[in-house]
Amino acid sequence: MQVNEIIRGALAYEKFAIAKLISLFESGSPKDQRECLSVENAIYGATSRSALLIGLTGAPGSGKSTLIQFLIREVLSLQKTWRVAVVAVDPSSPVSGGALLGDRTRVHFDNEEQTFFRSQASDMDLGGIGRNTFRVCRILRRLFDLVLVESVGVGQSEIEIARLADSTLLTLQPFSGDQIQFMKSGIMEVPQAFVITKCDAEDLAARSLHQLRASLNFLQRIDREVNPVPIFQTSSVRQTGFVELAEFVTNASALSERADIERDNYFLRKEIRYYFGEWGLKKLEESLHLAKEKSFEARRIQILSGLNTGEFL
Ligand SMILES: Nc1nc2c(ncn2[C@@H]2O[C@H](COP(=O)(O)OP(=O)(O)O)[C@@H](O)[C@H]2O)c(=O)[nH]1
Ligand SMILES: [Mg+2]
Repeated sequence: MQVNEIIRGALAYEKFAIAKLISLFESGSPKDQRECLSVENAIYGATSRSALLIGLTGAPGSGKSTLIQFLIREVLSLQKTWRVAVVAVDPSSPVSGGALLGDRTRVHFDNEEQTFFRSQASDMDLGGIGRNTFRVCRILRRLFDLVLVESVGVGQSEIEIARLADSTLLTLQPFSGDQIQFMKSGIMEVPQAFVITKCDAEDLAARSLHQLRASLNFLQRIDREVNPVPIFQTSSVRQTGFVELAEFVTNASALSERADIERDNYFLRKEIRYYFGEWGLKKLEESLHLAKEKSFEARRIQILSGLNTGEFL
């Protein structure tokens, strides 16, 4: 597929073109990287749509994928015209290096027309999200109304996902011991909301809620800056709790413009370090004073093109 067909198709919301576009972003080849820049240039120029970006994290098996499926159904009954993209970041298999595609075959969306699903390999060196996850989410924000990112709940991924998303949800399954781990690693302070999943196990769920409230009260006592965070309780078996969660998600607000640029900068640096190392970062610093009058996007594309073609400065 030619780049201009990818651009046209993606803007027309053709799923095949969007899938091709993501593959281009995932490819490390210099030619594909240059094509990515054309795609970004065209899409950022063509639309200013900007989806809400919601992160979902929690231990493997805590019910994230299942939750997404039910959450999307409720979101679409509240926002009937929305298009929703899901990016699921799977643990890379040490053998194949690829994403585990299991989720796609299991997760079922009622509304295929308005939903798009993509599985991506994670990269442990980058804190558990893929090296292109942000760049992919960033462009998907121009094509959708809501982008949900499910991350593996291991390593530093909770922290990275919170940096990436406008709002982050943390799933906890009743009495799994996850809370204690999360307390130790400071992750309890990360999300904008907690979701206790599998609340069909009533007794365990009630005890889990009690324990979570106690932990959060404790955190607030030692640090008054910590804001009270809502706790949702869901059950996919009984189909409860998803309406409330959908209301929370659809009412979540996007980052302010300034915070958005800080986030763009953070991930741009990360990407440059990954592909071009310290040399790339040095070039980035040197170029910061150039073209100040240009928009962030124009400068970003200029810097990445310069690094990609090796014609930099
Ligand atoms: N009883 C019960 N099981 C659930 C619920 N949600 C998910 N599960 C089960 O928990 C397992 C892990 O779910 P999954 O969504 O794949 O978790 P993920 O690894 O966090 O994405 C699956 O066997 C699900 O069927 C729930 O609300 N109640
Ligand atoms: Mg999953």
